[in-house]
Amino acid sequence: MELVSLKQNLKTDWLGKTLEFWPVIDSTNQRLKDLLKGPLVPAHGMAVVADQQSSGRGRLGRTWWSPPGQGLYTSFLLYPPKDKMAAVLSLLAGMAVARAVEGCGLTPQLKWPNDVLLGDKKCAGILVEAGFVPRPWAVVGIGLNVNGPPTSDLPQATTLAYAAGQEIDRGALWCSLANWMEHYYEQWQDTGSGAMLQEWSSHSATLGTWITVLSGATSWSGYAESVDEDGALWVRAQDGTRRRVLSGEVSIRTAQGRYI
Ligand code: BT5
Repeated sequence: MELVSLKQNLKTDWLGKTLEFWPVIDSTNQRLKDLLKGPLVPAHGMAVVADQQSSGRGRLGRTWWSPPGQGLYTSFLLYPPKDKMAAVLSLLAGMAVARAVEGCGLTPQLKWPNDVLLGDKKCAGILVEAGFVPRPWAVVGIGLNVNGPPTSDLPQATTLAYAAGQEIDRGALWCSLANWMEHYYEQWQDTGSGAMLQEWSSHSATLGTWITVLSGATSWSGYAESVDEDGALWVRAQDGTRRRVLSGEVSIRTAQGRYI
């Protein structure tokens, strides 16, 4: 299935029913944010998919490697009625990516707050941006390295095809991802984040490990204990205090120091 024929193959009830495909775009997140500033309010669940991004973005002003013909670069626009949604949405999207990747016969793990790993290498990242105008919105951006070899420029990155030993149909993968996103989003709205967080915790590469929390110029170490219903990470610091860490403000590094 080609990326351009996604719509005919999509099985969701509402997510991605409004869909834009771009052969190349600066950033799929930016596209939805631009639409939010325009005269027409874009639909809840609108999706943007691109084959290539010229300015793909990570968190904290970082760059997302987005070559053509290989990856999935996609963003979903949501109007969640709940506050404090960004951190939960990051974990929720990670869980949806993990399920879609499992459908390719792989065993992904989730690194709080926004990375999907295969082994100790990153195959996907999530960037949630949120605001309140014209109404509370969240743009959930997902970058997934699907086909081709990993780039030697990013020694900590991998691709699904590299891990699976075979090429993967990006169109079918996107449809599966949209299905899982819709499933976890509806479950969150209906019954809260508890069930999704249980699944997230059982896929976590972070919980139960020693981590270093990097915030601006400062850093401290501790033991990652749990995530709470808002998606915040609870860490037991070396002085025994329990500290709550919210995504967006920090990066974490495993004790082995090999990964940010
Ligand atoms: C992320 O940021 O992991 C969020 C990435 C979100 C990308 C999607 S693509 C669709 C949508 N539109 C956008 O413009 N963005 C979203 P962060 O945790 O800050 O990780 C960024 C770091 O990961 C970089 O500094 C690199 O070290 C590394 N990196 C960059 N590109 C990568 C790739 N393709 N695969 C793995 N690692 C990568």
